[in-house]
Amino acid sequence: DTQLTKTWSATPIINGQVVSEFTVEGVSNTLDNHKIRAPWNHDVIAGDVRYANANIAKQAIDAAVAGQKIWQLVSASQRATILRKIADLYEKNYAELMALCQVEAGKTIQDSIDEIKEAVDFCRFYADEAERLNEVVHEITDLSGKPLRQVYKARGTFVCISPWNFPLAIYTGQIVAALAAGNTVVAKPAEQTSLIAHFGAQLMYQAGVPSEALQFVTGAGDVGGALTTANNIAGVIFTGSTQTAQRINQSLNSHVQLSGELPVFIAETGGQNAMIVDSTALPEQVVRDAVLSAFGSAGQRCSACRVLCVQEEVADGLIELLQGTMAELIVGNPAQVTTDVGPVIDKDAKKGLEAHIERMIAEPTANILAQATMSASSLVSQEQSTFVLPTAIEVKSIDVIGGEHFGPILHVLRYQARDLDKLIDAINATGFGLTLGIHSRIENIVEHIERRALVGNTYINRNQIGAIVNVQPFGGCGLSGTGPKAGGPHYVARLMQLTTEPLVSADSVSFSIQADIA
Ligand code: UN1
Repeated sequence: DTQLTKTWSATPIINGQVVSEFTVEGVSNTLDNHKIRAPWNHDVIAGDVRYANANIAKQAIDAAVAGQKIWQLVSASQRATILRKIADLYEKNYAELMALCQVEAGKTIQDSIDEIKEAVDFCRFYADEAERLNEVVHEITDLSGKPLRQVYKARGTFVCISPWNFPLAIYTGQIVAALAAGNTVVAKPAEQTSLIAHFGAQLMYQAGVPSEALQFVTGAGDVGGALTTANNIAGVIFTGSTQTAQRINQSLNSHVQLSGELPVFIAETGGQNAMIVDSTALPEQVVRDAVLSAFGSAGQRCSACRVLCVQEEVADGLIELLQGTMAELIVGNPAQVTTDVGPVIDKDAKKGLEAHIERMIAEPTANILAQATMSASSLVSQEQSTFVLPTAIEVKSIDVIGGEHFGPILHVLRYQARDLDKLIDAINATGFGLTLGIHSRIENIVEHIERRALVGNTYINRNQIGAIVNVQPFGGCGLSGTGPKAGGPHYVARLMQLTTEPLVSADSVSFSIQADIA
């Protein structure tokens, strides 16, 4: 609790120097200061953030590009050692990271534990990847019989733009993957969660990441825009909205590099994720998994279940169980151990979600099935906080939902067994392709759905959130993202390039130099 009342601060960090001012035409200005308030109680101030601007963003990129000279001298095994040290330091600073997850991001205690665990897992897994990819990939001889090899090399500077919903895990995962590959990084975390990111960056420097290899930039979309339009970057790793990803993609497509290659783009974006439940599913299990997938983390996961599709024969019974379970959800202060659902991130998020619920109430084909209530003992003032009550809404089609609503809202759709293919087509037609839950005890049905559904991650007879690093590599297709899956075996490799080079012995080098001199 003492940690919860502490205040933190965040500023841009360029080459190890804190930046709090900038100069325009010889005049020095102080960077704008923004207060971060706890989403569950706006009277609690988590800290202050100084926002960078386009000029500082450019300095950060140039510093990271120049920093490549330093980072490329660090061997793969040294890089791995540094990443493992970051993991150790995260574990050592557990109390502070837990407090930041709660006061800044509004995460429940369980979500905060999972958050730190995932960040640590990313560090250790990508450290292993740095070592694995350092092996010679392919050895062969050229036409004159001289040995050649293919090896992985760094690409350059990566811009890492991370979201507020996984303010430590995804933020750290992006950075350490790029560093593992031997690239330098400019990191820009979501403005809502700059404090934990700034603290994470400090721990990375403490672990031995050279200040030239990691530049830290605060701020909002204008700063992100300045970073991603820089023409001397090797690529962008992004998690956030589909619209922002599309903008970044367009701008990257216009800076073709000298080689003709486009910068690398990895994006994890939104979802309109369904759970398909047939009449052979176990109802209690379905409801437990759907409630966790839809309302866990206040529904603020791109993997969250947004549409529960239930076969007509079992729909009434399932809805009744769902209503009973939702009545027992504890919505309130995330710092209390019994809380199931905390607040959403900010006022804009709350406004958008409540507007969607209002729209659904007015929609003649939709029907509110259940809404959870605020826990009486949660000690929060509703006006001074950003809670959205978990809500279940029955809809007649997926179309009526109108895109992704990033919060604790679950849509319920009945389907007839004979229309299963139409249902899968409708799910595919959203254009999103992130997670899919299937609850069925019939193997043929499960396989049939798996074959037809266009999604990145399928989960069978369980919840559909909480992918585990190096167990369930995570990422989507279509409007849900592009590139290799995070926490999987292709991610760090994508941030590197394969080069073919002769295996020259020292002798033959000196011979050819002498021949040149002669
Ligand atoms: C996101 O919400 O931005 O599997 C993606 C999960 C998480 C989702 C991360 N890895 O629930």
